[in-house]
Amino acid sequence: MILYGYFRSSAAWRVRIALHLKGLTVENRYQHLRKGEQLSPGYLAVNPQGLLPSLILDDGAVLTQSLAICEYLDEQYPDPALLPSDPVTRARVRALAQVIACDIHPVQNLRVLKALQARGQTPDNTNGWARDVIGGGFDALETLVAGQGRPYAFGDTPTLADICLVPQMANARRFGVELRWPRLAAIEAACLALPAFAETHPDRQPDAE
Ligand SMILES: N[C@@H](CCC(=O)N[C@@H](CS)C(=O)NCC(=O)O)C(=O)O
Repeated sequence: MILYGYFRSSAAWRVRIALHLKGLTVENRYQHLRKGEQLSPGYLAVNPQGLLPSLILDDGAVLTQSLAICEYLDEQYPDPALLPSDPVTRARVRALAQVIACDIHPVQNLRVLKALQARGQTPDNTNGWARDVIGGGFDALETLVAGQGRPYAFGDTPTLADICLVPQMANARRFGVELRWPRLAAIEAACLALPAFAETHPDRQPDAE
């Protein structure tokens, strides 16, 4: 398989974690987001959204959207499971992942901030907005994970919730969010003690700057 990513892409990091947890290795190809390589004709032919990540399967099929990719990997390579077997807990794990992937991350995405800046907002304004959205989302997440289990967000194995949370914590730091959520911090620490999270960290990627 081929993974199109970028060291700092939190959506690509989700997929790197899932691949590592599953013991899968892939060929990595990098698109430099700050240089706009995701919008090159070559990459748009892979992913018409011009977003990372994309995963090319061995038969050439292209998968996009990090949560869809993670769920595909979970279905094809079920061990270890990224989603709990109990339907209620599974729905909660997906909800937590979607708070991040649907409600927090899109607001602080590079192209959204650039579009706002192109319409006259200063980087200070857009970064402040991103911080507010991340902070509000994390307030909700801290409550959503309360009492759900330990050491990971939903118990003793990492799930899709952790896979989304840890990269979003890194984004929060990058935007200068003051991290004030003890349970989220504890989950992050537990995750980063695992090779699947630590070795896939942006700073440890070959394209890291
Ligand atoms: N919902 C998408 C989000 C993908 C996404 O926004 N990727 C970012 C990097 S984390 C990107 O490629 N940004 C490029 C841009 O904004 O132009 C997913 O989960 O895969």
